[in-house]
Amino acid sequence: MGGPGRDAPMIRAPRRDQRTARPILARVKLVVAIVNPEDAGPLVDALLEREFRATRLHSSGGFLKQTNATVLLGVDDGAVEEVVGIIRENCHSRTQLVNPMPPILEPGEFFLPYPLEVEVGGATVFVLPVERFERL
Ligand code: 2BA
Repeated sequence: MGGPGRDAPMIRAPRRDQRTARPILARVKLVVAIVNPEDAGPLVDALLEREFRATRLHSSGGFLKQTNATVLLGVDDGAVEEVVGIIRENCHSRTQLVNPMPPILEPGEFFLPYPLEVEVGGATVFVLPVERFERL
């Protein structure tokens, strides 16, 4: 009685930083990728295939005001380049037509509206340091 027997499961305390006494966690980065909604599905599938966890958010661009998708991933420092490679393989740049806002006209002036072509990149990617990452 009293203490755990020989076969009792061991619960290991996480290793701790000697100075701060906080658990040592792997270095993690947050990758934020803003992509075309048509590319988001294949991108998330390709990420899952390589066992990266991802969150897809619906978003829209400030300039074109069109729907895009924002994919968030928490990844180990050493896997960032692999993730960026997967984004590069699955996201393609496109040109989109935009109708410019008509200017305020003086009497006698006229404005001939014609659509402008804007190139939207394959993906806009931010890589941020993460102070703390836990899955509870
Ligand atoms: P949008 O803001 O809708 O921008 C779509 C495309 O329009 C941009 O493509 C760029 O080619 C053009 N554009 C944006 N702002 C412009 C401006 N002030 N003057 C002239 N052309 C402009 P990308 O640069 O590939 O950006 C695609 C989407 O990525 C953006 O959609 C926005 O949602 C996001 N994004 C790009 N840069 C960002 C940044 N620095 N911070 C946050 N989001 C960003």
